[in-house]
Amino acid sequence: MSPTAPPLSRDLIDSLNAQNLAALQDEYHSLGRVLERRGCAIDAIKQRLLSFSLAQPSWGTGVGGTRFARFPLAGEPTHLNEKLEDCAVVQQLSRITPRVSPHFPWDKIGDARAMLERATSLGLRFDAVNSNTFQDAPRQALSYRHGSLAHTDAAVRAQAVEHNIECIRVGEALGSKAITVWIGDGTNFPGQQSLASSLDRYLESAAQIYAALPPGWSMLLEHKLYEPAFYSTVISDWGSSMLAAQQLGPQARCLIDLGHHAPNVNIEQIVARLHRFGKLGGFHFNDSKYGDDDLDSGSINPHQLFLVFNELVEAELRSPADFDPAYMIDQSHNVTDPIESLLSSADAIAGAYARALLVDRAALTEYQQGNDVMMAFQTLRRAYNVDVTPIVAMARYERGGAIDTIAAYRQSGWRPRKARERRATSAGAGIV
Ligand code: PSV
Ligand code: MN
Repeated sequence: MSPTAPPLSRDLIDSLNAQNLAALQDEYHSLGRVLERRGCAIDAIKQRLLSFSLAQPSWGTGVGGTRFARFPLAGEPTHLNEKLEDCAVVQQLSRITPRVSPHFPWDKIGDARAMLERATSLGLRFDAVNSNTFQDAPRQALSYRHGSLAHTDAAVRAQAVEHNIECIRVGEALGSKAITVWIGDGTNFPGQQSLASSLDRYLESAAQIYAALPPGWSMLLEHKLYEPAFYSTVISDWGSSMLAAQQLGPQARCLIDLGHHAPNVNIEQIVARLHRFGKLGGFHFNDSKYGDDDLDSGSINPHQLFLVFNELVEAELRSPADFDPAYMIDQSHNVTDPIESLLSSADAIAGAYARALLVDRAALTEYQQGNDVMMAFQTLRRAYNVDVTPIVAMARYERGGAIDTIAAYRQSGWRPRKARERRATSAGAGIV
């Protein structure tokens, strides 16, 4: 399949890069000298960034919403074809987001082979497929009002299992290698359900999905503390998730969505724990202030993002053989242009990774061993304090992306053009 022309003009990106290149080189070399004095080669860090990538959520290209409202954006995508176009824009500018994660039945695939060809022609591949049994789809026989994989009625559970298996089959046709399963099952009232039996029912259903996994596939279990269920959730935390993954088998691992924990939970420690037991499956990156806010990655707590990557770098050093987490963005863009939020978030995530790579690991271990608390902390702080913008931008530029992604996007006039071409979306209720 021959590639179609990239969505944005190459000449525009090149001419904007030409304006920014001298300043970037100056800043990159200046930072290189700073790092050299610390015994760290800037090119080696950049090299690591060159092999780092993230998946984009198909649903993140549209404007999200809250429980109260959704405010449509003129020119936002209306179906998967258009979502792929927008993802290709993000990828053309950032060069770090080459994969797209579809969500069913939100995404209507139709002919999977044609959709795969379309993605390939745009320079994209498909990442994990996501099932949806937290909503009722139009014309669905049985309702998920009282649950799906953990429902009391075996017929509803069977329908939910069948949907997940169908997602796997479509995923195979799209070249995916994983299914992410997040369920909204849980309760709003004490006594509403047996906490023990609902987990048993979930495990039995999940085992049927697991049995349908093709070889080489992963089943990623996503836990979430609350919402839409507010008293109890069946897979509420990393402990439940890991126990379920252990019971299911080696192809099942845990996915950490950064927003799915109680406030102030030490997520970086969860990363270390899951990796220790071979169950670190992947991430949904986003940020939050209060709950599952789905805000842009690194916009509220960039330090936490750095600490998560610090554990990831440690984990990879400890056992590189079984280190293969799936990285993805999962955000709801309510008041920004989703393309700009995806660009900004990809940058924040790459920056957190770059900072974690700057940590002097040998010194850190020595300080930890000697219980030199202040110097161990300062070793992390020293890396965190570095403005890594030039490394991230240089890696992006060398991969063919834009030095200033958001400026290039704005100058391209993409959204106003799409506002003329694409049909309007409705306000409707937001997705949560
Ligand atoms: C649930 O809140 C979640 O994080 C899951 O990943 C869903 O699939 C996604 O959001 C989409 O809304
Ligand atoms: Mn998620």
